[in-house]
Amino acid sequence: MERKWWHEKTAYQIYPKSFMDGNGDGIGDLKGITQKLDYLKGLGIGIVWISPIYRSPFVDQGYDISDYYGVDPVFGTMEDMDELLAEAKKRDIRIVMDLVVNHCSDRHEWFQKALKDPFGKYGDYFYIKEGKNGKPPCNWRSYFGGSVWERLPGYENLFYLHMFAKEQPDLNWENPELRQEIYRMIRWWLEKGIAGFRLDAIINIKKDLRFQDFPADRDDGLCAPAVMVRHAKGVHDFLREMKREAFAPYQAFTIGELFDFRPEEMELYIGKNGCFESIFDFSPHVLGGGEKGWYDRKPVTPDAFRNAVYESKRMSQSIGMMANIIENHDEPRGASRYLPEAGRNETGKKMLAGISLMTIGLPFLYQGQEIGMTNKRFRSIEEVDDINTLDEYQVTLGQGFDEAEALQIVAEMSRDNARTPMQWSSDLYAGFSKAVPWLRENDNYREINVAEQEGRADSVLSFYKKLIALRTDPVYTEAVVYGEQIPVLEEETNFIGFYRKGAEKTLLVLANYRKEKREVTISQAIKKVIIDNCEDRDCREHLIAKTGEGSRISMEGYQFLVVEVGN
Ligand code: TEU
Ligand code: CA
Repeated sequence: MERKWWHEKTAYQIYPKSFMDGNGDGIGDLKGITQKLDYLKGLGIGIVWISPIYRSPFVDQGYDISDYYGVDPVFGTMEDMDELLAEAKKRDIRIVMDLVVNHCSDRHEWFQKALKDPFGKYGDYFYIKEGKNGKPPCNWRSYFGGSVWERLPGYENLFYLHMFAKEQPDLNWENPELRQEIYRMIRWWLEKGIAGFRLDAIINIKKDLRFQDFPADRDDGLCAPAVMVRHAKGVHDFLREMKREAFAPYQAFTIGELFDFRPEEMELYIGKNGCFESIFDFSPHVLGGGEKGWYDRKPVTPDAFRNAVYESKRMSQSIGMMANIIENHDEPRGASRYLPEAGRNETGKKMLAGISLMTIGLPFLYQGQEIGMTNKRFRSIEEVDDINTLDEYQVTLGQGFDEAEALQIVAEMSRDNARTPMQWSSDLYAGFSKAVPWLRENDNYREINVAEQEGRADSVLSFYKKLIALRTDPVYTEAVVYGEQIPVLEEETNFIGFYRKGAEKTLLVLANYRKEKREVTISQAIKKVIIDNCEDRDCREHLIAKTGEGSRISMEGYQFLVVEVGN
């Protein structure tokens, strides 16, 4: 693997509406982010991805962009953006923006012009198709429910395509002029000094141009959008062109958000001449399915989690570096999702942190993960903001669940779980704002917050700092960043173990993913304990015994260890 400047970094995602409110209106903003750069620096962060801050009607919280060149007034001004870039630069933090170009907002001037003249220049910036006798052209379902086709106002038999909400019309990437508009916009931002982009729903930019029905997979007669994605051929041509025309001249950092791609395409995506620098590793996040909707999800076991991580690293590590995440703005909180009840405490949260940061890959934290924020308690469906959750609630009700059951089901997966205000302190509104936040804060902010954890050596936050620092520790960086990942003790259940074999040092990573203790035996002698989440008062000292050439290790429930072993 060719070495890149970003390999040793740790990245952090900011959801701008919920990170820090700088002007006291209850909504997070750019000034708020700038205020917290020192905090991020102190955590050890080198790359920050900010979810969309462009002008938007916020139907999908900024993922519906009405002007790619403007900052939305709720976030501040372009001057605030420039200030943020300058201040980040002083601290050696690179800023990555969100690139949402599968679709724009229906309020974007392109779409407004297309509405006026569907057969003119801008009509061809979108997918506007004739229906079948007043019915949509085909039976694809949108990600947020219902048909991907919406009737064009004023026309009986014309429809436009939207893979997400109807206020997010898909852009027609087959149109070379449209593509040039996008590349120009990308270059404009890179020119400003951003380091690169996270590429939203990027595999969706290629459609199956036959626009034909697929077998229905639910009672609504529609088929999952993923089916269309699997049938669409040729996305790489667009991606290569975009790289050549927009990213390569600036050596931009690019990280793709892609689901439903073929494993044999890994090389094409993140190999030496790949379309992107990196992609997110969603392998644990897609576990549990939910083919029919969230109500139909299966719980994710620790072993399934482990096997997914092993498999994606086996597939990718000799090709390129994926990015490891536990959560993001579309997912529930990792501590609530991946930890069994008994492990939902600081020890368990540190174990998850350890797994994510010691697995080969670029660690990508989501705001609040570093203090172990958890899912929120939903009081009623009225307080849900997220469009996706509202759709799934209807789907669940449609299956005969009552309102209380439906609320409980969607609460587990709701994207709002991750979107509550960042918990800075035990002050009113979690120290996030002086005004009532746009989305109610999590009830537990008095127990879980940055201020409390910053002052405590055994906090989740302190543990993250330790793990992050290890990536740039000259003694261990080679093993932690580049060391080959080799699974060990695979016959154990509820357990994760692997070596990270660097050129000179070998680390052994062990996670006892259950509440009961366990003893494991390895064939090497242990030279040194580097990370241990049970040093604190809650857990008893682990035991390491020499056995001939090897070692026997007794582990507490949810104990996580990184030790150096002989080569
Ligand atoms: O998410 C897109 C998205 O990829 C998911 O809907 C995904 O396709 C699905 O979970 C696959 O199982 C991005 C943003 O992260 C999200 O916040 C936006 O709502 C969406 O794109 C539309 O822009
Ligand atoms: Ca604000």
